[in-house]
Amino acid sequence: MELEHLRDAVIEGNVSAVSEETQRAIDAGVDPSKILNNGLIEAMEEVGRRYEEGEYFLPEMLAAAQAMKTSLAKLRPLLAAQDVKPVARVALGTVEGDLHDIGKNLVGIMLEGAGFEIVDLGADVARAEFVRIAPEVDVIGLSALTTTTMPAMATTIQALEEAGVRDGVKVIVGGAPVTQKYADDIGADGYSPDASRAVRKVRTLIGLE
Ligand code: B1M
Repeated sequence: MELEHLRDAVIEGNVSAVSEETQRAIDAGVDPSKILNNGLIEAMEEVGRRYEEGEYFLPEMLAAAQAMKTSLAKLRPLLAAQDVKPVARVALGTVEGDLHDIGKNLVGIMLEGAGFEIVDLGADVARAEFVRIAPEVDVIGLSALTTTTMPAMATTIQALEEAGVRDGVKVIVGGAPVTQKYADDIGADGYSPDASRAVRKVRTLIGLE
C-alpha cells in the first residue's frame, strides 16, 4: 500500500487525515515499522527541510508534529508488540529553574519522528535527575530559554562529570539564548539552533551521519 497520502497529511498537519490514513494502512496490513519509516519519518524529514529553507514556519511545524503524534499513538502499541528497536535513547529536559518547555517538546517530537526513543524529563529538571538517567541513555538534551537559567547547563554537565557518567553520553544543548560558542565553552558535545537541526546533530553525535 502506498503511504503517500499519509506523508502528505503529516506534511500538511492534517490531524484527521493522518488518523484516517494511519488506520487505513494498519487495516491493510502494512507493517507498522514501514508506516513509521516510510510514512512518518520521511514526512517529518520533509517538514524539517521546509523549515530550514524558510518555506515553513513554527505554526506549520507544530501542526505537523501534532499530526505525527496522532499517528504515533496508534502505532506505538503495534511497534512495541513487534519489538522494533529505537535508533537510540535520548533524555530531554529543560534545565533547573526554567519552566519553558515548548521548544524542548518540539525537539522531542522531531526526534521521535526520526525514530529515537525519548525520555522526557520535563521542565525545571534538577541536575541530579540528569545524572540519574545518564547511564540509561545515549544522549542527553538540555534546553534553556532564559539567560538566567543557561548557567544550569554548565552545572549539569559538571554534575555529570563529578558523578563519573559524562563519558557514557553525548550532551546536546539548545534554546533561544544558547549559541555554539556557549556550547563549546561549557563542554557540550553539540548545539542546535532549532528542532529540525537537532535531529541531524544527534544523528551525527552518535555516528549515524
Ligand atoms: Co518566558 N521568557 N518567561 N514564558 N517566554 C522568554 C524566553 C523571553 C525571551 C521573553 C522576553 O522577555 N522577551 C524572556 C527571557 C529573557 C532572557 O532571559 N533574555 C522570558 C522571561 C523573562 C520569562 C519569565 C522570567 C517572565 C517572568 O515571570 N517575569 C518567566 C520565567 C519562568 C521560568 O522559566 N522560571 C517566563 C515564563 C513564561 C511562560 C510560563 C509564561 C511561558 C512558557 C510556557 C511553556 O513553555 N510551557 C513563556 C513563553 C511562552 C515565552 C516566549 C514568549 C516564547 C517561548 C517559546 O515557547 N518559543 C519567549 C519569548 C519569545 O521567544 N518570543 C519567552 C517557541 C519555541 C518553539 O521556541 O523555545 O526557542 P524555543 O525553541 C526552539 C529553539 O530555541 C530550539 O528548538 C526549538 C524549536 O525550533 N531549542 C532547542 C529549544 N530547546 C532546544 C534543545 C536542543 C536543541 C534545540 O537540544 C537539546
